[in-house]
Amino acid sequence: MSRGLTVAPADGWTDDDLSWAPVDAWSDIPVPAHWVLEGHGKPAYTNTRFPFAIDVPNPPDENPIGDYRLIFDATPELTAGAVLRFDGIESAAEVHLNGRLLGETRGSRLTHEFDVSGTLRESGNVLAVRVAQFSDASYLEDQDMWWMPGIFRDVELVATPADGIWDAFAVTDYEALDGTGTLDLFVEAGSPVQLRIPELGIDLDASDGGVIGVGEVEPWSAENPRLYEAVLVSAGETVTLRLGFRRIEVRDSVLLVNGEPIQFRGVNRHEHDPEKGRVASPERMKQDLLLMKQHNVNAVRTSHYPPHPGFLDLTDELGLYVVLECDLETHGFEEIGWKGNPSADPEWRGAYLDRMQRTVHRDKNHASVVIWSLGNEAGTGTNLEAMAAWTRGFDPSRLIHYEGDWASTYVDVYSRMYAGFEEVRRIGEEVLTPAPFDATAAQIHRRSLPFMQCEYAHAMGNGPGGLQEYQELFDTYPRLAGGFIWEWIEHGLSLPGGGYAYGGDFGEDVHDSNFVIDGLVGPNREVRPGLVALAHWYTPARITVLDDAVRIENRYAFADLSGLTFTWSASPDVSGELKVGDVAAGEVVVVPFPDDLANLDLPEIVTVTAALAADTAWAPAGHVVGRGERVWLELPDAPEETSAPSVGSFDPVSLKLLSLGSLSLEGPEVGVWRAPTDNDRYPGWDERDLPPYAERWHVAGLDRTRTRVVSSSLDEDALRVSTRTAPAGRDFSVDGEFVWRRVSDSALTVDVTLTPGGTWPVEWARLGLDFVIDAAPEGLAWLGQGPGPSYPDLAAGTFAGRHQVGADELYTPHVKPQESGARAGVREATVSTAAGALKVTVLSVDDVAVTVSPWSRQALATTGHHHELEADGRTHVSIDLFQSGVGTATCGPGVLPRYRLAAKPGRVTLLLEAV
Ligand code: IPT
Repeated sequence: MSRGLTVAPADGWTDDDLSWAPVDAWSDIPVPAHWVLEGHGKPAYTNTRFPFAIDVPNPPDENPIGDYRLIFDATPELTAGAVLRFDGIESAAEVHLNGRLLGETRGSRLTHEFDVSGTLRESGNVLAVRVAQFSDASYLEDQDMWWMPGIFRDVELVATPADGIWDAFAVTDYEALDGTGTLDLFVEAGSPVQLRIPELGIDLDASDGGVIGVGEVEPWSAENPRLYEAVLVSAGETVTLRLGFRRIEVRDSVLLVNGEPIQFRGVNRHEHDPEKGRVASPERMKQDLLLMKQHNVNAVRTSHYPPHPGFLDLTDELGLYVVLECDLETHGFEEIGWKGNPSADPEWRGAYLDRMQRTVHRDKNHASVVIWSLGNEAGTGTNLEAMAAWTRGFDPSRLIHYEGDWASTYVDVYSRMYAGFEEVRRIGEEVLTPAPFDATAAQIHRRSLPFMQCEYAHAMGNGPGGLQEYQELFDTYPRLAGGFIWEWIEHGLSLPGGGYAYGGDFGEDVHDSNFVIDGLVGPNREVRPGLVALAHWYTPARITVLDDAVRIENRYAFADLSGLTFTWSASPDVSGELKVGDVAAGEVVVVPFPDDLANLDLPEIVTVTAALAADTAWAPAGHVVGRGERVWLELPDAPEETSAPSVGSFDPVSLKLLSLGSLSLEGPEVGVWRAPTDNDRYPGWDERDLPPYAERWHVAGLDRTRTRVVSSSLDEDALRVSTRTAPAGRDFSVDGEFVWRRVSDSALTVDVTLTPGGTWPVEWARLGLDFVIDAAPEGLAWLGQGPGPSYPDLAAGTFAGRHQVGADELYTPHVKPQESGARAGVREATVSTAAGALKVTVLSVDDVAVTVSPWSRQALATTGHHHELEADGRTHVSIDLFQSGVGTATCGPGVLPRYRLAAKPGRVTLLLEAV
């Protein structure tokens, strides 16, 4: 469907003659790069919409064109025969070498090769590449990311000697029953080819390819990525392959690797760098994969295009299962009811097949690639079926994935995105009983397939909640092969003055704002709380501390637990090793407390960790992969001697506390609102008929409550204040009873009872007591869950203990400001500020969540970017009796009912001290 790029004037730019354009008319640009990040034009972000009219196959007239010219010399080895290879050009190009049109490119994230034999000369080659930002192919490349044109991947000349090796496809297999491997080799070469696999003692003539039994091998898996080096030697060329022997298959609706059921503990990864866009560097790729492995991730979907080729060398080596996706998405057609979708138009079949074939050919020799994915969100149509059919014929050793095929007629896994908990449960359960009598053949077929969520738990902003519930489903039903979190990296672009940009920041008239900021790691790979929680649910060793024993579940598919050491520790300050013995993959052991631990009088907190016993390629010995704990915290003693406080410390009208010792502050104000998170701003997929919580809170007035003093009394033992907190124009409230007692000049206790009055039309975000201290925050030290933040459905991965953070770690620097940073399970906390510290001790049975911030909630709710937040020099402290969960409503279910906070009473007794 190539309609050419003849959109720019014929100005002679392709000529061999260097005089046609004055040298100073050109400026230098690095390659690889996106020109919009190099000072020419601007990036633009849309999620699903095309940024131009749907007028197939025409690109818009306002189509930025980038002309590249390079003058270079070549070695005789290359002039004897070579291809010119481009690893990625967005979105289309005309390539000329020495005045000859070599051809055009389509497929931004696919490799293009041009035979330059006979055209390439030893000196003074002029390579001229005209790149168009948009082309007919843009209709196939509507992925949710920045539109960023340019030659953004490597360009290389590759010698192609006549007696060299032109193609090789090594299909490996592993038979778990007898531990042997097989290699099915296809070679195309200009001379005889010898195959050598030194480690397996193989050295044979492989000119005709064929199936070679390699005897006993160690299989490849994400847990143990064993690779064998194989060399193919022809007269003119040596090619090195790294073979991983493994089998991926489906049996009775269960996904198996090397005969064992596996679970994808996966993430979706776009390529992104805040400075360079989709220009991948070895450092970033390695950083991403190390972070994934360190957080127990075992699989990655290359959403939604083949990654930089070097990425797959690393996944082979480090051990990650890869769902390798073709560069294809036509999502913008959804806006017009999929009318004219290229997926169903035979005229586009060639383009679809071409994309898939180039995807498969480039990456077919990587052991880590276990599934080919046809693309993302491209509707349905026979062109997708044709891609599947070709792929199945060419490479039956891998499975085929495409989420859009809900009927699963041409794929090998039933895949969905963001399916809610109940639906996932039904999908897991349905294959446990025989198919209904009236099931169609297609339904029967789909029942034979495993299920995976190619996207689930949308990691946008403060979230995602619900990881535990999904994981429990995956762990319960054998058909459920896990899933892939959306997504790994937030695609913020660095702004010159600091901070990150998202959609709309470049003046785009059509954009999707911060929907491009939805990752488990920030643009510079800052670990977000969602990743800490995910590491807990993806752990290979699930640890539960019981009353007098430790339960450990081995969640590896293959490995026993000998690669991990288990350590117990109890506060205060005792620890020891926990011997767990032999525990095979999938088994559970219950190990009694060792004597040292069992004999402790009153351990407050018992923690057991699983850590790497030895260095690995991705983390050093001692790296913690799993943790369990049990908390037996005693209540602190309440002060014995108390008296009535001095009214001088309270505001005469509001009866709020104004000072404590030398600390000047104001509070408490009863609060039920939070600065809406991204998830609060969208209705969950399970309740799309309701407005999102942020809106319902605003309509009810949670964000603008005021407090009236109903009554007060002072007698010799206490100051008693009754309050009513309510929004303007509404008749529901939170009624407060505060009983203040003096402990010392700088310490008070307060008994607080909060009761909802009237009928609240919406759940609360929290129920808390807000204080503002008149000095900037400097840090927080506490006894409770930490060190990271936690919310009721996003609490895993934090652990009980004494924690401390500095001013910068109080909050999560979400690119778009929102509520963050609550520390839950708190029994005691010291908030330090420039003017002294406030210590809060919980004297009643329940714990509280403490949020400390340099910004008010109003500021967080109304500021567009983190770097635009202006601190007001005060410390905003919330002590919450209850909090709502966060959910994953931006894509997927909202907060589960059990984590919502329907209006309810709460009580707490606090000791407040200026220290
Ligand atoms: C889903 C897309 O597949 C993914 O690319 C991303 O855009 C995600 O949404 C949102 O961040 S598709 C959508 C209809 C759920």
